[in-house]
Amino acid sequence: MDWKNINKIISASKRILLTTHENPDGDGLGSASAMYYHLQEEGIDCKIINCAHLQEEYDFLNKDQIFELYNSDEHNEWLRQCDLAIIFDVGDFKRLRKIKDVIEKYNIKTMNIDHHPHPENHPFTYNIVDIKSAATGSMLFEYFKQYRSRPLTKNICEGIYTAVMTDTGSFRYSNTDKTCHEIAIACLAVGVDTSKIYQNVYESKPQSSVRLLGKIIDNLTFENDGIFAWFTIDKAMLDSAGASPADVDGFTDFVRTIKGVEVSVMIFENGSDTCRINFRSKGKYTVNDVAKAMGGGGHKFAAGAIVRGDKETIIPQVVKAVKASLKKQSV
Ligand SMILES: [Mn+2]
Repeated sequence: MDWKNINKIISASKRILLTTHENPDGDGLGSASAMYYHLQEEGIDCKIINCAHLQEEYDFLNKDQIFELYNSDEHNEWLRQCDLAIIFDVGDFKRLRKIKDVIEKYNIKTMNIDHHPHPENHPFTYNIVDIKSAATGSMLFEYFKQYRSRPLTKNICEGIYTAVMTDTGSFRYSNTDKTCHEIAIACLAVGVDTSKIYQNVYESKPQSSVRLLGKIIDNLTFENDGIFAWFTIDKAMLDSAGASPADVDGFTDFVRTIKGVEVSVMIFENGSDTCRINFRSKGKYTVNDVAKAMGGGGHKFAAGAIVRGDKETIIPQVVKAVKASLKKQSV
């Protein structure tokens, strides 16, 4: 990573937009908040403006009300004068939705900081990608280590810890490396309450989410001698559990924890005529090739796609594609 050059670009900016993808996760949100507190100290005018609401479990990152939901009337005047947009963990520029449109409208330079793979012909002014990094938050930690003149603060570390904890399944997944643990040590050293962060994110499930999980457990389908497990969720299931789309987060990871399951897949029909598909793998088979073939993308072992069509049409396509991929990778 050419952090020296990146630092030059950031330091030369007077006003910076910080943002992350729709269905925001701990990595995108934590990275944005860490960078926000850093830039504040540097005296750079910045705002975090996202295209999606902050989920309740991440409220602890928002004690200073730093997360704003995009609203053209409120933000366009400020955005017009931005000289840089730093985008965290996006995977695909499209996942910024309305924020992408406004970045293009005002011709704001873009800096993508991410650990998802990106094609050569990416749309960003600066593309800072390290696919070996466990989290976007890990990349920021490297940047701060090299180019922050002051010690890390608790506010910065709370963001970075959240990013790394959520993208490594709390330091359990195969992407957990030395840097992740180095980050944990640095965070403990400045007094981050790591167990409190864990509780906020993972031990605050709404009852509606657990009720919905009960329904999907009843309807799991196992294929290939239990190597591949999939399930569907539709609007009727959401409604009868009193759940919202955000409640499905983590279900695909959960199904992957079943003994013998190598690949888990969720097909989520969300009322409109599209399905959200999540792919997870324990590490023996890659799943981002299938996601990519369906117009999505992601990491080798955690990927997703949004596909047009109802679930009756999409289910057989997904099941067939995953089975074909497993077969191809088994030879
Ligand atoms: Mn990430």
